[in-house]
Amino acid sequence: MSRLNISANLQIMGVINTTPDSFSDGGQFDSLDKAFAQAQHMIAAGVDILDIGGESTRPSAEEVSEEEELQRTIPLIRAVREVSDVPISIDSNKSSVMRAAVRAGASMINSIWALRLEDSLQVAAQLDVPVCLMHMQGTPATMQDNPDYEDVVGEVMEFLSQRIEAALAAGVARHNIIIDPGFGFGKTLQHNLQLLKSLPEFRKLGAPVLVGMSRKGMIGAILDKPAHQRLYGSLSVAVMAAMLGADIIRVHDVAETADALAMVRALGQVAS
Ligand code: 7PJ
Repeated sequence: MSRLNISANLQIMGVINTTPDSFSDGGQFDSLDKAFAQAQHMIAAGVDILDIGGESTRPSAEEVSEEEELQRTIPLIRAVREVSDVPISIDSNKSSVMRAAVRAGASMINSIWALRLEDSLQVAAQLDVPVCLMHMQGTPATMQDNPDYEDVVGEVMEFLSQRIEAALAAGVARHNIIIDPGFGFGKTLQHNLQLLKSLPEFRKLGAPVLVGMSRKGMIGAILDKPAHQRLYGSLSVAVMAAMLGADIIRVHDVAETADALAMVRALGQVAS
């Protein structure tokens, strides 16, 4: 038997940035155009899921109003739906945005709060689409101030297992639950590396595992490089995650990751 545990259904989730570009004054249409072009580029590169969000979750990012979030995401979801039936995930923590997005054609919810806000557990159950429950210690505003665990792997596993139970109790179907250790969300470099190394443990929770490490600070900290020079580091951790059993890899650079993961998939298909 092989010691590797490569997912038979390894998928790439492409991150679409809908945040207005502070260097251009083209306003809403300009950023919609750019995000749509980004989406088309990812579709051409073979993306499996597009992750569309209208709220920045970077540390110390400003809050975005419901209206603004709807304006950034819904027209884009509709525009993508007109040209492609690629699955679209809505990255939001507002239940109104989740509802509107699914009505517009999204078929997955990405919740960095693991459905802990508003009535999002109930709304996710009603919408009956796959939902990603992500671990975060603290809040986006303060989570990187002083991440603290006695046993990061055990605590993140325990949190995710409790959120799975809460989702099931609210009526979310088990087959719709996806889990994510939340790289960079209230974690030091060491915490992130421990979680990556322990990824096979997370499969024991019985749900597909999603990971997002693309261009993140953990790569920057090791390479001492800014976000735009983290492609090779990002590809390396994408390959590691895939070989450690991740099912969905969330990335910015879809074409490059598709090549890297094609190599992993080929290895996964060799009879052992
Ligand atoms: C993640 C996310 C992640 C999930 C972001 C960034 C920060 N959603 N949204 N997992 N990260 N599920 O992309 O750098 O790791 S925003």
